[in-house]
Amino acid sequence: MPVVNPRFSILSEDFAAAPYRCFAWLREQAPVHYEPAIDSYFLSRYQDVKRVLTDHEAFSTETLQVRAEPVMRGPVLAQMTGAEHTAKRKIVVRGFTGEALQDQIRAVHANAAELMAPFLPQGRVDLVNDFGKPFAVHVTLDVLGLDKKDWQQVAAWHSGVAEFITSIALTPERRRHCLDCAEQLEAYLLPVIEQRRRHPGEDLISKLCTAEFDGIAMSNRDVTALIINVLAAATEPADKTLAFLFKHLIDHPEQMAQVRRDPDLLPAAIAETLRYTPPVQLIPRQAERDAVFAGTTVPAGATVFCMIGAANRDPDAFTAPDTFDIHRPDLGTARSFTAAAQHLAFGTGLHQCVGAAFARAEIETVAAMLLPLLDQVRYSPGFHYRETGLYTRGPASLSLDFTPVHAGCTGRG
Ligand code: 2IO
Repeated sequence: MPVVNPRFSILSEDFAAAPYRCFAWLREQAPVHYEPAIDSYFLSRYQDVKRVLTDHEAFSTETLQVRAEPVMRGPVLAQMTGAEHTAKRKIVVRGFTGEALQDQIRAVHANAAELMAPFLPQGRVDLVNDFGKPFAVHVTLDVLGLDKKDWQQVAAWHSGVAEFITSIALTPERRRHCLDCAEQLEAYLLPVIEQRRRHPGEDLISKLCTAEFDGIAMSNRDVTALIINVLAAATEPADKTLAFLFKHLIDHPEQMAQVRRDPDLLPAAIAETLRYTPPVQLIPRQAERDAVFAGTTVPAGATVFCMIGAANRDPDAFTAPDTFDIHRPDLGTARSFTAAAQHLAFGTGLHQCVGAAFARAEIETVAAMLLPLLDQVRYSPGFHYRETGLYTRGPASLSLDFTPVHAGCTGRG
């Protein structure tokens, strides 16, 4: 029988309010923390998390069948294994590299400029709710080649899908709502898929429709699941990463000044933001056989949650882990968006984030654009900072004041 700690729970309000305050205690005193209410184990040490994510024989992604498939309407990339995984992953990688990536960067620019324009003369923006969330959806729609006039509808469906995959425990009512969103999204996508099969373009949906795997094209169900997979994965963490980046730079004015002076430091600032405050805090796996961590056995069949935020602050992996430092030598910026990344914000191993290079390009492009526009950027008077989320976590809002920019002063006429 697993040992239950009656005084601590990851499902408590105290933990949700300030998880970072608990990480050191978890790593030291409860590195294999069991939550009876959800019958799951939580691992917080860097080495243990790394082991789970790289030993894909012993720790499978089987849990996604219940955690994701109902709203993805089919299998996502992370669920696949072997030759199917290799082939389909390659197809998605191709959709995020070369010419495609260049087009995507142009879309990031255009969307950012359009969405920020109304706030520039006001000198005030909520970087999460006014800008980040719509920005994340707009960019994802452009990547997929979906019509942006439907963005609010797609955003609402996405919220339901994201709520499902990022929830620890759902009430039956919320579960029904999430499934409704997913079913409507699926119905919305079906005619688009059929149209792209007939008239493929340069967008990702067309590439998924026309790609062949062992001579067999993907079914509508396969394509739908990969579209919803990309929709969720590209949208959900984007506004959080951008807001965290600005928060950390505002909280560290010296590093803000350095990045402003030398935008080549932006990748380091983004990588350190991902290490310090990863937007995806939990990655689930299923133990395929009994496994021992720090003397505690995780039984075969158990659900294991890798605590990315805690692992990224492990002093065994990073020096002074609770310090935000874009110059830290143990991060290795150049590797931070590749399979050799030291931080675990993109996971690691076989299923490491396929969109890491895109994510870097997206956040770098939008930040490089916003920093010069948001002169003297600071928290709005009376702004109260709060983070939300256990699975994906980010600032609830980020109200910023800056020097108002009047039409004609943006350098664009
Ligand atoms: C979409 C948490 C948004 C992924 C997921 C069911 C699979 C996979 C992830 C990330 C981010 C999401 N898991 N992306 O953690 O594709």
